[in-house]
Amino acid sequence: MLRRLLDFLLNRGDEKEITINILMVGASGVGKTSTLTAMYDRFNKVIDKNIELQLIPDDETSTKLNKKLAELKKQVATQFIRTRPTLSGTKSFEEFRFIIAKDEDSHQKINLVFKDFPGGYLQTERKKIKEWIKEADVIVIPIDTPALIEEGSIYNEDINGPEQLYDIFKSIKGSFELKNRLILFVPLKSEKYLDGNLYYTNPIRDLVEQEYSNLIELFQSENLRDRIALVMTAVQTIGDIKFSMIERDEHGRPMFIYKKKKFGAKYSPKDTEQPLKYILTFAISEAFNRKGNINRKLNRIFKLDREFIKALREFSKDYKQDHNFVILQGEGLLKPDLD
Ligand SMILES: Nc1nc2c(ncn2[C@@H]2O[C@H](COP(=O)(O)OP(=O)(O)OP(=O)(O)O)[C@@H](O)[C@H]2O)c(=O)[nH]1
Ligand SMILES: [Mg+2]
Repeated sequence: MLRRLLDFLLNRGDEKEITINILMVGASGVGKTSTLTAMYDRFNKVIDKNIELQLIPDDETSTKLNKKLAELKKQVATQFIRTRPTLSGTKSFEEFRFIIAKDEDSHQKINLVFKDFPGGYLQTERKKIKEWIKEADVIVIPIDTPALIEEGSIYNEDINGPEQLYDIFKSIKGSFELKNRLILFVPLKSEKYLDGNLYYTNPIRDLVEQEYSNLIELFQSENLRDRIALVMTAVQTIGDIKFSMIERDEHGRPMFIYKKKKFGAKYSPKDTEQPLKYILTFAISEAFNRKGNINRKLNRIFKLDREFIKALREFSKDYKQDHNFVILQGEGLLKPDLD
């Protein structure tokens, strides 16, 4: 009898599906789609074999992302010097859906919806972007690192647009008080700066804090700081293709030149599972938060959610933290109290 009653309460709690929205935000060409694709490539490698959970894309998502992955690999293999993007730019708003669950038919699951849009929308579709940001639980901000670092950061506003992002976020500041969020700065194209000793001495973190200071101060403001986990993860979504130099075109505009590290270099992303681990840690801990304490206690009695708790423990103890992987704020949102 008691068991039936508890079962009933539990199932009622599960009726409301938990969905975590992840939005890629950044100007055209900074690397939103590459980051998403490179994370997808690691999806099956991040969950340890002793945890009975999978990340399962829906059919449309796996077809679309596999196509992008193939494009990325082919382009990397065939080019030697690159001044133009290897992926074709995103044409319209796209959604990629996954579940975290034991298998497709599981009763307990967390929905993950990744959203990507053409960077040009930052100029033409501000209203929509603001709505997507309000809806998002996780916001991924890819950063073009050579533009951040080279020639005293003079190209940074043009290419990465930190002040443009600040204007957008500031105008919807109030919406950030309403729920917990994870915001991830993801410096990309940083192969050159993560090589050898430079890994420990590069200025990526300092320049992110300097160039994005308005945005960071907004997130640190009194009303928002308890609601926002802010993390920087410098990853290489391509690997083996290094920024080389800036040349000018006939109009004097900068062209960022990339070269392969060696002949025959291939697509070899590095650390792209790290932002994913942070996203999953946050997603699972939010799922527990939203279910509330009563349900949490019941879950413990029946050992439900055990695999989710195991996964959460695993992720939050082994995500990278060093010179290029930094929790800038809100560690508590990523290390929830499970006892
Ligand atoms: N070397 C190197 N190149 C990268 C990296 N990440 C992205 N790129 C390159 O940057 C180019 C642009 O990346 P996209 O992911 O298409 O950029 P986007 O932000 O989605 O651009 P839009 O769809 O136009 O808004 C890609 O063609 C990649 O070749 C990286 O970590 N290293
Ligand atoms: Mg894109």
